[in-house]
Amino acid sequence: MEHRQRGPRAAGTPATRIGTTRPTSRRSSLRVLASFVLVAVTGIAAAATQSFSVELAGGRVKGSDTLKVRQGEQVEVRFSSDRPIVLHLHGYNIEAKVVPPAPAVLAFKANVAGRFPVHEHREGPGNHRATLFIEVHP
Ligand SMILES: [Cu+2]
Repeated sequence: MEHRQRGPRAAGTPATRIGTTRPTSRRSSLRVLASFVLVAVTGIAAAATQSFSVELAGGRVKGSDTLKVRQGEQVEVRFSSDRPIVLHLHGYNIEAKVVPPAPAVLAFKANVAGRFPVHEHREGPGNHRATLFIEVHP
């Protein structure tokens, strides 16, 4: 059995622990750990998300009213609003309820191509008026 002291580990070791025997398998378990980390990082890269932030004032969008994504992408739209609002993504049939000051997130996988309105659900006038369009391009 060989007992070689390697530089970095020996340098930080307190004098009282110099005689301590260490398990010889330590190096190989580090290598196994490293390959697990690599798999985890690759997994995160594959699940990349298209993220948008949309600000609403009086139920209307500030800035562009059309978001464009590619079919198959994971989409995340973060809505903030100056008043409580219920938003409905037509076609995908998903709802987001914004209760200020907290934003609400509309998250979905863009499996279906097309131009889909996001409209407001409310009592009385303004119900179902489109606030935003999400275009899913093939
Ligand atoms: Cu609706």
